[in-house]
Amino acid sequence: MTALRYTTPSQGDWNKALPIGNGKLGAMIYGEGTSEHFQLNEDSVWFGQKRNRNNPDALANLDTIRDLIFAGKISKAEELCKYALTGTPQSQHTYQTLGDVYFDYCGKMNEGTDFQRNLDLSTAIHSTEITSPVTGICYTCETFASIGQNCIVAQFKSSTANTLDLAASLQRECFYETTSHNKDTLWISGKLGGGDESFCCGMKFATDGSDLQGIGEHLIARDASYVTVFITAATTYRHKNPENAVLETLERAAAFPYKTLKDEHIKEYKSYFERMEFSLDYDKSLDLLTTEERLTRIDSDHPDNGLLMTYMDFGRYLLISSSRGDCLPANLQGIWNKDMSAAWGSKYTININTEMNYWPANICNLSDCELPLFSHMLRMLPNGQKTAKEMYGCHGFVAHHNTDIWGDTAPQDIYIPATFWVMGGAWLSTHIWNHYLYTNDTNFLKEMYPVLKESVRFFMDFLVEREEKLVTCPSVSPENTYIMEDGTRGCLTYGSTMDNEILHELFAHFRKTAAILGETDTSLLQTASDCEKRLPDIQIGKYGQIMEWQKDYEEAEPGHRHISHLWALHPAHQITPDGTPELCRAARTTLQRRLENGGGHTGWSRAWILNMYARLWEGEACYDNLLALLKKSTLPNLLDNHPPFQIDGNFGATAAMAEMLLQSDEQRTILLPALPKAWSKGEVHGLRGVYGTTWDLAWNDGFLTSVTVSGPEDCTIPLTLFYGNVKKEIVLHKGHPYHCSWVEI
Ligand code: FUC
Repeated sequence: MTALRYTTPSQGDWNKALPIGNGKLGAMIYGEGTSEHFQLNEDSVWFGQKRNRNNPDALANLDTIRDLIFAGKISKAEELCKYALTGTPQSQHTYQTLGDVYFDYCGKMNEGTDFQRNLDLSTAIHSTEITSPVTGICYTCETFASIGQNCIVAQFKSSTANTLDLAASLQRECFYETTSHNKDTLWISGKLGGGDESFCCGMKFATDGSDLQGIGEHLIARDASYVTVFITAATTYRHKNPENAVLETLERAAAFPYKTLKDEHIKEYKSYFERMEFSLDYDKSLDLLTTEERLTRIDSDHPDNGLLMTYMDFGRYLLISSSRGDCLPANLQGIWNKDMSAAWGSKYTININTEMNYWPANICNLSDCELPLFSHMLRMLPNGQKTAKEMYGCHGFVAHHNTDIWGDTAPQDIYIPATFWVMGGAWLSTHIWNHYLYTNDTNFLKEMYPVLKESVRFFMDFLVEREEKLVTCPSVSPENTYIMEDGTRGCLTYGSTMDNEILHELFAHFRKTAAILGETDTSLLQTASDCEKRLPDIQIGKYGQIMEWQKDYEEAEPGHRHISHLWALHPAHQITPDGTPELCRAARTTLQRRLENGGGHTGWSRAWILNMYARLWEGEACYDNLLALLKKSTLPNLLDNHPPFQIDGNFGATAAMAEMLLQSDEQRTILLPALPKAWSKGEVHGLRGVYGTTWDLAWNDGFLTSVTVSGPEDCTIPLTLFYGNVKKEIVLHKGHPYHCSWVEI
């Protein structure tokens, strides 16, 4: 069922409210029945303003820090890093909730029966319905986030003419300065932090009722059959005068009939959502249960493929709703943060979380939803060039483990396991080549080339020689701690395995991109190629595991949520079952050790494990971890629970479910690589593979029954397919899809 369905109100519990969004505007709809509450977000509502936080004392202390690390004086190095390498000020600014709209029926609706609320994922429309036991009148509310009008649009209706009274107020705790209204529009405005940044949020009523009024902080409509509510917001991030922008947007939207706006919204949303479809055989009688009942019920003895299908649709829905058009990238809470001071500032954590948000984009045929991330990388570029120069005396572009709306690149917090890590920009940069691989878009590659090139240039300067290899220093393996032979603990290190894996990928991407774009700087190409050859390789340690650091230290937390050293397995394709079986065994051991020691305890960590098992082609382990994610780390509204809510787990798991069905890299495409027994019959349409290919697969009794692949109109593509042990070479001729049944394969 492509919907989330509930028969009880959320009763003020955010974890039961349901999200809608158009990329810029987001709302959690509480679905309260006898009243209503929307909790609002706008993507540019951040506290504060752009700053230069590069520590001016970094460069003077860098050599000393490196000497201390190489001499094994880790605690001394860590102490000096605390002073010399942290950002000044220490932390980035934070994302904030926009506010709340509270609705009530002015005493006409105090109790109700036959309550229902639904989020239809096929149309991105939320609806509630409730009947008054006293009057028998049915009240409904339909809500959606229109991208065309940049408004949240809600239509409240009653089944009997002239019986709807509706009052609404806009609030933002104590964080706004003015409330204004006229007859049909109410707006609040205020500062965002101590600088000049400010916001405005407004709503407008359109109704067939009488007596529409603004009174104090409320808009009130009486004796109506319907009230259509338009809500929007703007900040100085995009608008000189947010108040004008809000009032103009509301005016423009309210000029259209509700039905026109709704039809436009559905058409626009479907142009994303309908690109892919996934279905499995399941017990249809379960559709009578609510989503929450199904979530409580599902386990290995109570399978529910219907819920898994909804969960995957929901992941695609969330990406479309939080990252489309010219919005900012989806942050830790996507675009659904309820706090003024949110967990981790609801920022962009780029040592896993932001990257995970975008894992489903390419494979789920939503590559364009990744574009806000690339626009953000272009914003980060000049800041990262400054950070590279001022803090490390290097050319190029660097970013640490967090960024903010202004593309800040300096170190974040004083948290040694995470802060002193220069790889955030490099990891993000690897998304460039991957996006190109899936889209064949050379213009995109050209536009993003400066980020890739500058990222490589940074490491050409920053890497230092150690035992004939080139290593990062200082660095960490996010966010783990090691134990040295004498029992002392450390985080700071050189050449952590993850860094080397990212750099192998980055340099290779640069080499391939430079060749395509005809880079003429031969000395740059030569130096990059020399660096690439001197990066350390992956090593296997005493437990048969992939070593996380250059030395085979004990891990302080063997069940740590980060599994950074398996980056080569996923998201990269450096470790593969057919290409590197020995490393694959070690990767499996590493995962087992993490899980045996309590790993996977945050939603995103479990989702990464799921992706890694998909790459190991272990369908049953994928299925078990997917159930564990739903049982242990999923809220009643199907949002991922770190805890608290963090959206990366939804996106990571969506990507993993797709990768259980199809995996492709530059060498080959694998069909149904990790199909669990529980998914023995199903179909998927519209999955994306590399070189812009689109795949339809069907299977029955656990065996592939048909495959259809089409490529872009303008090129001929040779492909190597694998299904189990069977290998097949095919060529996609311009615009002609390839189709075959399993017998032919
Ligand atoms: C990293 C993770 C945490 C959390 C935070 C936002 O620091 O280690 O678990 O996801 O980012």
